[in-house]
Amino acid sequence: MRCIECGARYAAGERIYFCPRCGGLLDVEYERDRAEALKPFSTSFKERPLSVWRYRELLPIGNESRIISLNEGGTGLIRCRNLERELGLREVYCKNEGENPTGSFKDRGMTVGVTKAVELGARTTICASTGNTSSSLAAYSAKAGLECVVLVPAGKIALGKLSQAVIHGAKVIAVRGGFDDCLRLVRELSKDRRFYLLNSINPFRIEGQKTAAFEIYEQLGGVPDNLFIPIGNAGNITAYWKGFKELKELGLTDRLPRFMGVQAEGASPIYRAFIKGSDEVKPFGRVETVATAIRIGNPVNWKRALRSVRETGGRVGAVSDEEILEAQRILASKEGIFAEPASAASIAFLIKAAREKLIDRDSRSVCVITGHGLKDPDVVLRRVRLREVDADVESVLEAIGGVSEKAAVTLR
Ligand code: AN7
Repeated sequence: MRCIECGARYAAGERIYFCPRCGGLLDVEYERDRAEALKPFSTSFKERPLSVWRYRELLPIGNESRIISLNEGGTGLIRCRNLERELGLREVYCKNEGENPTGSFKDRGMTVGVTKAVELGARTTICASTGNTSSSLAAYSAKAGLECVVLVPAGKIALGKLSQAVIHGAKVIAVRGGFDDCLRLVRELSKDRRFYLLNSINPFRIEGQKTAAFEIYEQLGGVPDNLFIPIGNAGNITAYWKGFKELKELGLTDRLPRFMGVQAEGASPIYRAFIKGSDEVKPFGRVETVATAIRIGNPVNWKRALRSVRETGGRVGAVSDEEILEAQRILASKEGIFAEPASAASIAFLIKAAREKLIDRDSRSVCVITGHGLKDPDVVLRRVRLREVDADVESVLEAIGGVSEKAAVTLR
């Protein structure tokens, strides 16, 4: 592991989350055999299905380790022709991470992170979470037979996520405060070696999550021109950046996608720094957004997020709650993909980028749909009122209020 600030190096077997010398975040580095590292990319999908562990030669886990897996990764890359038509873009895809076992991209990081926890002999895992991290960590800890503690902001976590953490048997602690308070607390608690910390500070999480970039490369037969991705704590954008850079180092591509990171307006400290051209991200003290997953004011991985965007000629955008909910509705009703609000932010930014001509209409875009819409059903149902009718055909037909003739013909 190498410190991103001072460059100091540490063995992957050391149980540290930050550079003991300067407190910087750590990156996993490999001294690897190129032929070995290229193996996954020349292996048939029949032999090794598309999944996180397809790329095991590129992951920092020993051959003898007990792998804690729920069959994560291998998610669809779905062409969105209706969106393309609507927005006047040539090629748009969604990387549908909602297909993962607990319904979000976090599972990619947790299969590697919890495997590492077991390798290191940890007994209890811990994380702070806006929801999905807690669902995922709870499930993988259950599978591994580890105790799990999660700290969540009281009253600010979506129903589906909370129910997952509870049923998988985690100790769920609702903290009077926001995600940033929860993260501060678990950082403090993890100085006690009884707790193994699995927020995206943990470099092994990032390693698991980078495999999504490998999958996109294999599914597209190359890298996309633009990558639209929501930013919360900025771990995932960091992971994609590392994944695409590794593809370049391996000689599989000579370019990277433009990174188009997006935050919710009410929690957009990285966006602020980006538009000011500043190298410092000033935390937001108060945050609010309907996209509770990315309701984060002090993103720990901000430095690498800004670098990924600047070095790839990309941008950071911010979208309003209204734009997020509209994008969620469009994606669900035009493409059949139900994304949670944080994930719909990438579609909201795509729509904005198309309208404002921030991307070329002939370019190829991938939007990362980070989590499934069923995680947060309230956000949809709050806005509708179901009409009840009597149980007879006339009442039902009246309530339907007419269908198009064309549809009626095909129904017959
Ligand atoms: C659906 O669960 O931070 O920028 O504690 O759940 O890597 O933080 C969730 C983040 C995007 C942002 N989309 O990813 C947590 C948590 C969804 C998410 C993000 C999250 P990062």
